[in-house]
Amino acid sequence: MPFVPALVIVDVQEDFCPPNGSLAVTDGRSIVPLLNTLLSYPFPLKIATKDFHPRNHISFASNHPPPNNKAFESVITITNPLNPGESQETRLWPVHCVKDTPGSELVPELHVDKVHEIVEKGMDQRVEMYSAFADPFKQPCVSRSGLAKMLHDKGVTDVFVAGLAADYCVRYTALDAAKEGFKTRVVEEATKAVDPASMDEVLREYAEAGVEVIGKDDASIER
Ligand code: VGL
Ligand code: ZN
Repeated sequence: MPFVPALVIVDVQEDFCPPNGSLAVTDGRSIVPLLNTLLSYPFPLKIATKDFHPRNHISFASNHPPPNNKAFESVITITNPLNPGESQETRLWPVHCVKDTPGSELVPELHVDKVHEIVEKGMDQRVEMYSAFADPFKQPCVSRSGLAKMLHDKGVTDVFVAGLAADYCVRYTALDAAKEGFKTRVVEEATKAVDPASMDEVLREYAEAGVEVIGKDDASIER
């Protein structure tokens, strides 16, 4: 059996990190040394993703009229722009990771020189896109990042996921990686959650999907 592992570091951007991020995840910056250790391993493909929104993005609470304009609290229904029969509930956020702003930059401590490809996502104003693969709509989906093709073209068999946030973009990226057929592992210590209390549910979803949760010492790919 071939073993071609890829490392996918999700959304380690200024806006998701203290002290100044507009959607700072508690202790988000603290995972960077461990991410740099992962980046020092000889993964044949190392990818960093960026949440990369237009200013009018549907996920920004301030782009909605009251009472649906409360960041972290408001939940709205988004209809698939390609299929009015399909819709999704989605949480609204402060303005974050607007493309080409300082908040959208990968944090400077991250060893980006070790990264082979940067994948941007969330550029389509009309849909939320937590997964680094595609938006959540299925019939059909609206926006794809090209990540699946990038992994398949390189012959990747196994995907290791880490980054921010554990309960949003890491979660949906890992679940989509498993759906794409990759043996998927999440390096839990190399993630932080927006709502740590939601992690029990995330772990249940991982178990159901066959996503393995591993410790940092099991992420060394030399074998
Ligand atoms: C994320 C909320 C909104 C994430 C992105 O990267 O986890 N969370 N946009
Ligand atoms: Zn976002």
